[in-house]
Amino acid sequence: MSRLENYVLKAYNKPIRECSDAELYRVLLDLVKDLGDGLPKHTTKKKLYYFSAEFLIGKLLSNNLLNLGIYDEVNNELIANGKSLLDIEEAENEPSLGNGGLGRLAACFMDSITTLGINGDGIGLNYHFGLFQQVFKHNNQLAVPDPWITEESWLNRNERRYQVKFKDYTFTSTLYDIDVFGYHHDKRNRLRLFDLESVTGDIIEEGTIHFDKSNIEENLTLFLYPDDSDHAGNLLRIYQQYFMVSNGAQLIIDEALDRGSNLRDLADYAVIQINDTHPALVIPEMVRLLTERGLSFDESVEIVRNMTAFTNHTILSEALEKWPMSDLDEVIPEIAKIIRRLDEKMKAEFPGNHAVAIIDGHGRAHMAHMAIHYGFSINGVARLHSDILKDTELRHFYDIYPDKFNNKTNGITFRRWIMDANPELADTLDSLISPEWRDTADLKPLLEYKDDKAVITKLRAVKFNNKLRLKKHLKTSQGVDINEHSIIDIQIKRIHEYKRQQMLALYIIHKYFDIKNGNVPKTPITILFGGKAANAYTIARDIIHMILTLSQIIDNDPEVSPHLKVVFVENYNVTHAQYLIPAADISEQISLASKEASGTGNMKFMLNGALTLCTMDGANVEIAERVGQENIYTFGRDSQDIVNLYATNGYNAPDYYYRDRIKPLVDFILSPGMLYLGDEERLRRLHHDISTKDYFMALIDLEEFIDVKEKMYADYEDHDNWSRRTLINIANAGYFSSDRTINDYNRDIWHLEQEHQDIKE
Ligand code: GPW
Repeated sequence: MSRLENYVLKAYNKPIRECSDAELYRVLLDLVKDLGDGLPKHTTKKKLYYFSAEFLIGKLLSNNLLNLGIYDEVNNELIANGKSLLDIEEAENEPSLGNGGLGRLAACFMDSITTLGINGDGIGLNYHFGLFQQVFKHNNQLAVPDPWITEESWLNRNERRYQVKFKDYTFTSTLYDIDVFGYHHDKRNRLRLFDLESVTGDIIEEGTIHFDKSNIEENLTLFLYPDDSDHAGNLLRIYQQYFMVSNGAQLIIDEALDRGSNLRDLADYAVIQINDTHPALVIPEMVRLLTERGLSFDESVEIVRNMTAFTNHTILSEALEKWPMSDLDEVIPEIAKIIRRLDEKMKAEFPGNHAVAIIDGHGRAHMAHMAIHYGFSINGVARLHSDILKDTELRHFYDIYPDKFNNKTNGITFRRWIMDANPELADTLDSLISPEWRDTADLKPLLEYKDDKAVITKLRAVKFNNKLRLKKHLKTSQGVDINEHSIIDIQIKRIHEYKRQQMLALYIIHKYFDIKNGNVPKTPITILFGGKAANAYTIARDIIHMILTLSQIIDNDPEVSPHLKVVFVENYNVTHAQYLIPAADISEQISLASKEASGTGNMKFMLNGALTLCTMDGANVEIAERVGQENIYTFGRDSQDIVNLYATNGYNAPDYYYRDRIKPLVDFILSPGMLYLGDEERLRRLHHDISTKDYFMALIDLEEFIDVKEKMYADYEDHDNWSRRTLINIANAGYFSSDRTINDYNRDIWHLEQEHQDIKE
């Protein structure tokens, strides 16, 4: 009898074929957890702690089976019994423990850390409702709670409990662990998610995400902050952050003591990577804990400095956390005191250097500044971004600490983003270049086939099958019909003005006019958007509204709808991404140059054989460098231009708005059709914003964008050459494996024992 049959029999006393999908899901959950428990423990002295407010892990069942090396075995057995793993995974909720790129990066990193055989856990919070669920009503985004935790889940309750002291409360935490498995690797790591028992969800107003913000006891781990790169700080966020880091720091000390540390040598036992500044309070907290255990202040500070490294993910000033000292005094006065001492210590060392102060002239504590002074490493997430940090945003820090600065270009895990998301492409690669790429991420051997007609044809067939799969998925999940023979053109990411979804919408208006004028595209075009807007970010919600309304106008127009369809995928998440990305022909990476620190969706699309349409921003620069100008479409002002324009206040939106090719497109937002179907207040506000302010300069690159899109659609008609270029993109994607990124972190920053290292490049 097989392992699975055995489990099924024990649990339900019946054969596999008589079980429901939900029953099989529960059995597989148990089976995987038991396999995990049987794995040997890490035995290294030093351990990594990856602190992150977000881990956007996606559904875990098929990924865990894949990493444990039993995917095929289980899948075949299920098929033989008339069941499907895909159907069974429907029973699993996607944990919504992240906003966007930063959270998904943390999930890819945990996969790679474990795959490389590095001893490392993730430290975070177990938000009960995660990020909100996005629902569209009357072409508007509504935010409703997303209760993702079910009775049986991947969460394992841990007996550890810690006290966390605030000014007005002392809480006892609880801890939940989620196992992280590496690919064909025999040791597991864990996500350690701290929680509070008094948080029950009873205080949210039915069906809304509103709750009494002052009731900390009941809301501390209720929701993930819904803002991404755009947040208004407030007390609850400080409560959450401190709760996370205090628990994490106590865990580090306990585990190090268990392994024989005397605390003076703590930096030999632990290294902390903080994922942006959300966990930066771990620095004063660790100092507090060490002094409480008898070490001197100065000694404690040096220990913490030697064990803490910081990753920056943005130059957007509104996203750089600065906490008013008065707020810190109100919530965590002990920590506020330590921050003042850290500030004095640093000011004594750099007298008069106001640019590098922790506490500024307005009494606000700059978390990034604290993390740079009191950490040993600061890295950006793509080469261009790291250069901008050194040259402009953080140049005063680079002047005093040149050796702390380094770059770690982001990456994505190939387990989820090709093996799991695009099995047909993965199998095709196996047969062409041998399955070795699954371990090495080396796809370069594929280049040998770039002029092989049969291979090119095969790649196109795989793409078509993925379009069919997407069509089916959108039909069942959204009730939307797309044409599988159309060009699939996708922009999926959080909605933000700097990412310029509004610019793509203006292009769509151009195309709509063009089709009305009789210029019908040879191949129909489907443009898909996906992404949530922070609910308090009005203009972002206006942009969603505009696109939904525009898509309705196009659907209603029989002259245009056979040739152009616009879909805004509701509640975009990791699950949807796994269907969308493999089906894409065109990857939209059109941020205003200098503003997107890296991007990681760009890498996922490339790996899955889409051609990139991009500005020279973030990691797009490194993609372009690898595939060559003939195999990518770039446009727009470069980052130096944009940085200069901001520095000199040199951009004036009306200069562009009044151009002949632009004004009619922007004005369509206020056309009778749009006003009839849409919300006048939202549309007027958006029109006014774009035509007068346009802070993120959608109009500056619009004409070039239109031209390059037209060229791209025209080029698509040469099917063989297009597919040949998708092959070249896939073949060069190896560098963007997060195994390479983590290998770099470990080599340059963490210096941990690593059991596995066959990364190429
Ligand atoms: F503002 N990123 C994100 F820098 O997804 F903290 N959320 C965030 O809150 C921030 C950054 C923060 C993203 C970047 O925008 C993206 O360019 C990058 O690829 C990603 O983080 C991972 O590094």
